[in-house]
Amino acid sequence: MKLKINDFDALIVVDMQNDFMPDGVLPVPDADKIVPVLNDYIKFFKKKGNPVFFTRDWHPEDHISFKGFGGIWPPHCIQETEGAMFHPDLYLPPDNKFIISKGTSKDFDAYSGFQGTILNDLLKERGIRRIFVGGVATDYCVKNTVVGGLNLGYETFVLEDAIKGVDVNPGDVERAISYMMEKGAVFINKNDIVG
Ligand code: VGL
Ligand code: ZN
Repeated sequence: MKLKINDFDALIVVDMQNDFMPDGVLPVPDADKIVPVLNDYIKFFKKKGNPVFFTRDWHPEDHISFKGFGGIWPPHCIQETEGAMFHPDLYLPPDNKFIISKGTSKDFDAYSGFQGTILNDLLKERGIRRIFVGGVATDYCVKNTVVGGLNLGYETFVLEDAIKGVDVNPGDVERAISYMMEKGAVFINKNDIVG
């Protein structure tokens, strides 16, 4: 496939935070390996003048998704902590970057970057019609952000070479990929994108 990036395209980098890295509290295997790949995409979109959005899990310390507070996850991505910071090598463009925090209130969780955020408004405001999604975890926040985007009418591309999953139950990642495809997501990699 050959894809030309146009003015209506945006990049969405999902949850590349320390707590989701291999030595974090909620590790996604090999999540750190996609940092350089994502950096290439980020620099490419930036060079073309396209917007880049970074979602982050940004929970209060008594969040509903945490064990002990009704949820299934160990406490992770607590607001302002080291674990909630982006991977130190992730390239954050000094200008024209958008940080989208989700799961910010105690009683509400969000796996999708669109849930309870202004991401859709920011995209619409800029006339974005196609989104390109990478990051972690394939079987949670990437999947839900991708399907959220499709449901909102965005033509949605998944960066196959820039996603990693958890596979809590073996097969979760594979099922997530099939589900995204069924919903209409198109899987691409860096070689598919041309000037
Ligand atoms: C995520 C589990 C809990 C994710 C967030 O970013 O995929 N997974 N919170
Ligand atoms: Zn979370």
